[in-house]
Amino acid sequence: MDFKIPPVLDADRLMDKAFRRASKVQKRGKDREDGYRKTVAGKLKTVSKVLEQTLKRYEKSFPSFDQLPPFYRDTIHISQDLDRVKKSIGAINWARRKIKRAIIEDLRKLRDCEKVGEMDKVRRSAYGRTSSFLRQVSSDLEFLESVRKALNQLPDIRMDIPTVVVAGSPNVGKSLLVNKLSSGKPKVASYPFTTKEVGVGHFRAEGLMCQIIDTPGLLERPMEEKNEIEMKAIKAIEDLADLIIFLYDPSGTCGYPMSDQRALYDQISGLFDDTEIMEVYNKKDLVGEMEGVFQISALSEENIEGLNRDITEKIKYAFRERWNTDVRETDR
Ligand SMILES: Nc1nc2c(ncn2[C@@H]2O[C@H](COP(=O)(O)OP(=O)(O)O)[C@@H](O)[C@H]2O)c(=O)[nH]1
Ligand SMILES: [Mg+2]
Repeated sequence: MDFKIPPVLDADRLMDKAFRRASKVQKRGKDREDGYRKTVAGKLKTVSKVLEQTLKRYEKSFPSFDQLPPFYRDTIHISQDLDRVKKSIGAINWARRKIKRAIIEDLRKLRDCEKVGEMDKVRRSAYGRTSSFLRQVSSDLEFLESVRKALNQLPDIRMDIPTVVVAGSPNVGKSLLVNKLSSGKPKVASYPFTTKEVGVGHFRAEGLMCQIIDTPGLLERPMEEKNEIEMKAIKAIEDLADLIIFLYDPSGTCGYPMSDQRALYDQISGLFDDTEIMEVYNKKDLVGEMEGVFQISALSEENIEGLNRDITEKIKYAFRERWNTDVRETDR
């Protein structure tokens, strides 16, 4: 997701930016003093304007977290200290207003100056005060920049298109399946709640763009080992998923016996009781034909097309329902 937050400069860079722009201001006047006064006034106004615009842009560009789609709201909530974001935005707002007011005061002082030396003193003191205000919020600027970086690294998951989530024990072939079902190469991103990388791929279901996401480290382990953060993350995924593919590896090469994999299925189906779960048996190339189950081989690509057709049917149905619900809710 593109939050369109510009890089947040630190206090030193902000000062550089403002003072460098101001250094280019040069004005003429009736005499030397008049010219100098106009030049200093121009410089101070430039400093004020540059900082006003830049800081205001920071204040405006951080998303209002309450209005984000639930998936992002939950995800950001898990990984970021939102109170601190609010405080830092407040601090920047404070510095911006302080600087503006201080420079208005300095411009007034400048009018009373008669000698070039006095005017220069006003300029230096104005620069000094500006720097001091910026330095007082330097940790806020740095914190906001770190949040911006973290937000930009969130997986680019769309809320408005059908979403298939792949779950199953480790090494059953989830990542390979996401690869095989995606039309392009899945994008890899980091979730804040797992150290592993998440694949997000796209495919078309009868022309409709859908996304398929992998959930490494999240829907792979039994419940009792899940901590609070993981539970929140699961909730976020629940809001997102229109269909879950639960992948089994009956060959045992993943290192988990079928009894473990079934126990995981039971837990996941308990957690996602509103979402359809499709059970798929992978690694057919290793185990051969099985009775009464949906089998594929992600490696040899056997029955991947059949799976794609099945997903399309289910997505069409699931998404139609979700869409109808949304329409009903906005009608009210
Ligand atoms: N023989 C065989 N190996 C597979 C198949 N699908 C995945 N694998 C292998 O299983 C291992 C784990 O796959 P991966 O996609 O990383 O599993 P994940 O941990 O569930 O994401 C890899 O070595 C894959 O190449 C399959 O259909 N047949
Ligand atoms: Mg994987």
